[in-house]
Amino acid sequence: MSEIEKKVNPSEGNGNYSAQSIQVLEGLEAVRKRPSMYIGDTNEKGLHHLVYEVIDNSIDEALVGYCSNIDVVIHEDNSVTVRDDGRGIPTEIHTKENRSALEVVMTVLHAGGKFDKDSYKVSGGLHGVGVSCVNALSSYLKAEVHRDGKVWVQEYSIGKPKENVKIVGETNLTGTYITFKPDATIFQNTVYKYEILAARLRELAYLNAGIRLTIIDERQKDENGEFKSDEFYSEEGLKEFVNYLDDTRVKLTQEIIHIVTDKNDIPVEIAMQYNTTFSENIHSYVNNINTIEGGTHLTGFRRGLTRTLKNYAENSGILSKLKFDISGDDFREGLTAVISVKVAEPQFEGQTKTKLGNSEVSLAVDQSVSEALSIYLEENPRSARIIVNKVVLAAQARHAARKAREMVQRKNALSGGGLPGKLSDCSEKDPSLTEVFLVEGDSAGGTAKQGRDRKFQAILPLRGKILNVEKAMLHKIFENEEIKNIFTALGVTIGTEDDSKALNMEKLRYHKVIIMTDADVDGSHIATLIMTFFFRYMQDLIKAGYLYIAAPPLFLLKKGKKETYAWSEQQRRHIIDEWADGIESNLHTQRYKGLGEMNAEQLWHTTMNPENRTLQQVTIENAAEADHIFSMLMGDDVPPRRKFIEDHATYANIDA
Ligand code: 0RA
Repeated sequence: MSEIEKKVNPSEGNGNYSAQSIQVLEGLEAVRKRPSMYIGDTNEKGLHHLVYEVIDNSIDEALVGYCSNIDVVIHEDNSVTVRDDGRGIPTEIHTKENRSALEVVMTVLHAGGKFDKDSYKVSGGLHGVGVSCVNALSSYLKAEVHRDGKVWVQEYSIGKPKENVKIVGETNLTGTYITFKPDATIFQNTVYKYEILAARLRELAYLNAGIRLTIIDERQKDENGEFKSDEFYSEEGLKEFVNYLDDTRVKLTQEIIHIVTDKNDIPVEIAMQYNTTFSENIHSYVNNINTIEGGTHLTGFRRGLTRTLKNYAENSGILSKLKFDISGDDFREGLTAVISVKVAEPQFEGQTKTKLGNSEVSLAVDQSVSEALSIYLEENPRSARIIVNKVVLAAQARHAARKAREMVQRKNALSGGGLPGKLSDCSEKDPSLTEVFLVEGDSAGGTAKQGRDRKFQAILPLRGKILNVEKAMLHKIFENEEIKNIFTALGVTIGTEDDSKALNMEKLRYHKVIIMTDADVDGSHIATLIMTFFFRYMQDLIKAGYLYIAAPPLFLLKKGKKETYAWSEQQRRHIIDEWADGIESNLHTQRYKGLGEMNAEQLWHTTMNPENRTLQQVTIENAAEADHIFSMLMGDDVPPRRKFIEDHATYANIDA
């Protein structure tokens, strides 16, 4: 042991197991035993969560003003380095623990912010478990700290230090570099997706104006021979976020309303703008976490918005023409907004722990919105009038939609309230056991009907392209035949007296809704249209994890009597290699262009049978990004549409 090592860590000799270090081992052992309790899951989501967890520490350092650059580097072996130019994790001896503070941070659960009481720790991943968790779940981790003129290093294996913290060199910089390799015995798949990490960095840049976030992928090179990389930096924060979200939408007013305040010690930032679409796109964050389930900050925003606009509209006399009441969601039609609050001790509730519970936040946001919005309306009378007119139109459309909906429901009741004629239902009635395939085209629908297991699988053929709901008004949607069929078949209803878009899933008839389309460009377009429809009108169904995409094979490979399927070009080549006795010529490949090219038995075997099939679960991981993509996808460009399906359908072999 060198002199320096002794100085850094005098207490710990080899094999000297103090009671404390045994406790530490137990702590990290618990993480390895039940990783999902700490990082959500051990699939793609959990894998990427490791990176977020490390970045969050650097963001915290930036939020207290000591760090302005954060780089994320994906290395060739899928290990990742997160480096920042902050003060560096303290390396002096932690008096209570009697070892380097760095070691404590890296090996003790929840030790993250212990050393700096003044630090206002606001970020923190969904689970906020700290970097020691990442350490426990990494086969290898290296922490390198530039601080006090020295470079300090410690390496770990599954969370255990290999050696004491040591000085390896001198430096005139400060910062923390964490490199880790996720443990392949914990994670099913250890390949990082550039797009997923880049999307999170983009989001973090908008949420934290002034921090430069860079991603570098050493696995991929661009045309110039440089590593693939992107840099995200936002000067104006959420204002630019809203601009990005709406870059393909037509704006209703010129200005983005941008509010940055501190209310009762709660930092509140909001940006909002109306556009000419009919959808509501409000994204809310607490401590940089996307609160998909909303909560008190969102309630406060809605209340403040509705009250302020309604007051203005009443005072200006615009409402007098209206023969019925305006409801809350009329004020949000065509509104894109991002709300970000920082809460010192957030309480997260709800199914996925993404719903803010702190009651004090509601009033803080409510007041922030109403104060700033009142001023905006006074100062911008033209825009104010445009917005209020839009609200009135929304109220009229909602009225028309209700009539259309009631008409549909009445017709349904007259015809016995039955299921759509095109639905081939299953015999099982327990929704947790049943699934429905939404199949492109009547002919593929017919094949699916023959191939299915009628006990638990229902088939609903959809004719051609369903309505592009992104561009349609609400009442048109309720009048669309295919969409009506989906609602009736699923047994869900939409719209109540006071919320025209509320989804009632109590009578949902299937817990798996599976979109099955051709594996070609048209097919993916149709799948996207159907997903957009669910995203806009049945988001709760996606959040509940009920929406899936079927994956029909791309190839049938035949050789003599041998027959097998391939789902990708790579897999096809792999099989050919395996079968190869050198000659590819007696090998027959059939490229499936559509579901129609398979017979019923083949379709069952490859795509419908839970024993063999692969279903992709549709998730709304990053609703803001999804929203941006959906609005962009509805243009005429095909490639981004394809990409969406690849990026947003999480690979999940849920039947395995
Ligand atoms: C606690 C105290 C101090 C810095 C940090 C934590 C810190 C942690 C991380 C994790 C990644 N990057 C980081 N940068 C800083 C500083 C205490 C001081 O210097 O007075």
